[in-house]
Amino acid sequence: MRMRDQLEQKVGLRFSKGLMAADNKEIYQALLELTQEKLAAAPRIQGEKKLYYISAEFLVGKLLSNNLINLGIYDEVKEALAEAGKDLSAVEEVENEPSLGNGGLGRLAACYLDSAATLGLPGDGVGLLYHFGLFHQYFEDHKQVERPDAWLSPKSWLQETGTRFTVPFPQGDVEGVLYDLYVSGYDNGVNKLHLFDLATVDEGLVKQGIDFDKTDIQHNLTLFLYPDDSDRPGRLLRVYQQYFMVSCAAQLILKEMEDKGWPLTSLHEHAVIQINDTHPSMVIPELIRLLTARGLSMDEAIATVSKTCAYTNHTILAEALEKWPLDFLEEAVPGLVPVIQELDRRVKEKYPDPKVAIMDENGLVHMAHMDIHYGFSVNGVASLHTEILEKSELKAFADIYSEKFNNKTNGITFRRWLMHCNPALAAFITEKIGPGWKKDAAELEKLLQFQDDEDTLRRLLDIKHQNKKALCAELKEKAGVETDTHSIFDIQIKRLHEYKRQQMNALYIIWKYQQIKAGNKPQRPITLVFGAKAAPAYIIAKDIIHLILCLQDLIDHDPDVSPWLKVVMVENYNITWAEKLIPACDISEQISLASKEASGTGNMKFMLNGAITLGTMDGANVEIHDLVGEDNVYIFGQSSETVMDLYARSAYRPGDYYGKDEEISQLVDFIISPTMMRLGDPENLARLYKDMSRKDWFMALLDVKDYIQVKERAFKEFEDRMAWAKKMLVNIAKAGYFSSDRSVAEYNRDIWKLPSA
Ligand code: 26Q
Repeated sequence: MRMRDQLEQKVGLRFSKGLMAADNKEIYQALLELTQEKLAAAPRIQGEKKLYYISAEFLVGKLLSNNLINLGIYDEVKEALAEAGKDLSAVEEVENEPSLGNGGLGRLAACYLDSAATLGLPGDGVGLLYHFGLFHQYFEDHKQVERPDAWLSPKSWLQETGTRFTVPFPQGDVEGVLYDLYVSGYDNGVNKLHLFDLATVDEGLVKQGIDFDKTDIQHNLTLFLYPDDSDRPGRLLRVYQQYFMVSCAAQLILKEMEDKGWPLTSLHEHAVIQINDTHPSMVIPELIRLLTARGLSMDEAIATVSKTCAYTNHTILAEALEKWPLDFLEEAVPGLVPVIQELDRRVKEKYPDPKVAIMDENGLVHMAHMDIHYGFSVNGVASLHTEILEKSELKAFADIYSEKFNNKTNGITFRRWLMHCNPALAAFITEKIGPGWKKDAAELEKLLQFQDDEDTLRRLLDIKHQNKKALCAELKEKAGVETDTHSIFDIQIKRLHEYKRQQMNALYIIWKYQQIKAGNKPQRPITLVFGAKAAPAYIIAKDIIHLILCLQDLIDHDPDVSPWLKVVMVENYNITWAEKLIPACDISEQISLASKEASGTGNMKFMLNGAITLGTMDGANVEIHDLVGEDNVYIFGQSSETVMDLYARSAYRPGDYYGKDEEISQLVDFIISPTMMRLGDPENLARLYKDMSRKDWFMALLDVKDYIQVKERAFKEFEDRMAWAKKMLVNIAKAGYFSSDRSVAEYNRDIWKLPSA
């Protein structure tokens, strides 16, 4: 049946009207049903061995267009709707974005599921069904305010399965209820994302803002995603949540083994578990507990679990490595404590070095240490990151288990981050080199043959300009702000964290503002865009948001400056915003303090869409630099070696810059200038000023001058439009390496070893 007829039929059945008379909501409902039916009919990817990717976060984004693309019917649907006078992007607006992740780690999990299905690898995700996901961010009085984000709607992509598991807690047993999402592969079958909900969850617990009774675990376990991004101490509730997740996951895995009639001692032959950071680490003792309860000896259980579990590390920030006090575990998960103690005893017997103990002398249980001893693989997420783990952070472990350590540089799915978000560029690439790149991203390199072709370069510039127009219209409609389509778009979008140094970008704004006030106008207007949520309890991060919003206001109301400089911070930055911002970007801000950003994945999305990176030699920026070469990236700042050495010797003092270097002092002092203090909240501004001038833990003052200088050079070189377009082309052509299809294929080759269909 033609797509138009299929749609007419669905709309007719559901709403007793024709497609032309239906509104976007009704069309969305019809498309949702139609797509679900096609997903249900698609082959389920299967095999003798299966991957379970367990993660506390899956930041999947809206699913409609993603599924349409992967099913190969996006264009058909778009055309059928157009025939009826309807617009698919307007229909896409109806869908709520599930915000089941904080940032990079959750988005990575979503990209990997997409690629596993695309490569035909049997692999399911396992996580939690948070009712409110990450908070919704609003701005009031130039400050972030958090409200719950009720994203669930009665008719959604989720399917009830009827599967339930009992999870024991000291307060009594609770029930986990399984919901499934289809994960479609591009031009391939489907896997599933298994999300567990708490049967007795009670949304009524949520009272003021995002506050709720943290102790009522029988009703709160799946209410919220923890809004931390690695900077706060864990809380007891997080332990309960994690245990609920991994106990359900472990029971699901064992059930699937038993359903197939496979003996439990062969777990490692039929299952491989990827532990996404330490949040699911308790799956190790939980599996051992369940296997021994089912009759395996402790030795057998430990042996098979150790051959099943693999751990990915996403951070070297010490404060983000989870360590739980033993009494937390005794209170929340007493059933695991004897297992963890036994695992620790065995480690101590074999390796007396206290650095590698699971339980330290202060009674803290180091989750990562347990993963490394009792998993068969440990991987970092970019080559610099893995090197730092091996040579420094986890050196004691790498010395014992060198064979377990490996690097898997992150990747992104090109289905969402090019084909969907930038259809004009995707079509142009196909016009130039054929469609092969969609299945084999390395083929993008074929674009290099056009690097001196003026026609190609002009088309690239034109596509970028069209995307800017679309973004400006969106910013007008959604944020009520006017932006200039002919300005340079310089964008920093990522979680707000001091190590990511949005505050250094703010110092640039101050510098530029002062320059323009002094009569030094740029050659062309500049638009600086930010998007960032701060963890609600992360005070300095919220102060940085306050600073940026005050600067935005200041500049908007200054007629000397506003024609030349525009600052926009979008409210509630999420995947949907990213999909609109990235295709329009000229300069991608990746300015973390070297050694601190494990990889970054936004950097890859920008590059793929023809933005040029302005960044430090950190995370995957290093690999971007090596791929595109010196001429096609703007690098600044001190190296990771220098930074690590400064930390090791406690030798960094912001006072060596602030107070000694007039140019730097002028920037920092502006934060508490009378103008700013009138505009903003003096408490927030003064606190931030104090922090930046006296602590500056992430060394913004160390790199700020180099940053300003290199950023100015980028703006200047932007004016040679042909030279710039060539940089864009090289970046797009070299981005193939960052396809998550490549990452996932490497995971499979080195770690999972799944038979591919
Ligand atoms: C830990 C303890 C208690 C509460 C919360 C947390 C917590 C929550 C979220 C710790 C970490 C996260 C998220 C981390 C994250 O997103 N890391 C990013 O992972 C990306 C994918 O590998 C990398 O590209 C980024 O560099 C890394 O910052």
